[in-house]
Amino acid sequence: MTPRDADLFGGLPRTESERIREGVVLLPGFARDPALVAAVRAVQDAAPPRRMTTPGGLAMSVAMTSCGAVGWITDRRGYRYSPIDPETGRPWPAMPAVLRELAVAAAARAGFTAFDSDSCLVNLYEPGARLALHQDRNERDSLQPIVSVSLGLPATFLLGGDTRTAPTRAIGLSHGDVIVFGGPARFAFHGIRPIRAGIHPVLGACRINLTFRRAL
Ligand code: MD6
Ligand code: FE
Repeated sequence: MTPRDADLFGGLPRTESERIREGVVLLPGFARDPALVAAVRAVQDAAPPRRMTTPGGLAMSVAMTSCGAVGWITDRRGYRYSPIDPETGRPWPAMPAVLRELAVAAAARAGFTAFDSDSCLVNLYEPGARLALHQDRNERDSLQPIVSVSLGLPATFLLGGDTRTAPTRAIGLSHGDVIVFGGPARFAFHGIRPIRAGIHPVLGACRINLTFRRAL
């Protein structure tokens, strides 16, 4: 057995799952394979993370990039998916198989057995960076969930309701944790509190979040 095989059970990492609410499942430590970090680094080398501009003209504090058939972008013209990275003028890097397979396995563990991903948004947070409450609604098929992987420094995920002003619940996320977000929660408002300063043994002074989507 290789070290990676030792962590696997029937092809899936041997971890618990916690149902946070209808449509939201937390899989603590599901994404601890070091091969994931190496794959993310390769994506970032091919398409460097950059702070994009919101339609309102503000620079986001989170630096973003993507891999897969399309990538999520924002600029003065709005939020959308694009097959071309506007920064490089080239297609986004292909989604590494180890990332895609992890996302499919996590979705299946949460009950979404038909999920496959054609786009992974890579969010890079330095201490102080945050993500304001938002809904993810640029994907074509709202029956498909989003699979969210946290790496590096810990974060507090705020899970709200279907309106911006609904009360939020705080969920702590650490390196390797996965959230599957779908069903009746698919359009719930959510965000990330400012990341606290620290040094993570694998990633250093940053947090990386991967959100796998079926965009097209
Ligand atoms: C983050 N996550 O964890 C940002 N979106 O850094 C998201 O915005 C998100 O975790 C949709 C579904 C799950 C998520
Ligand atoms: Fe989101």
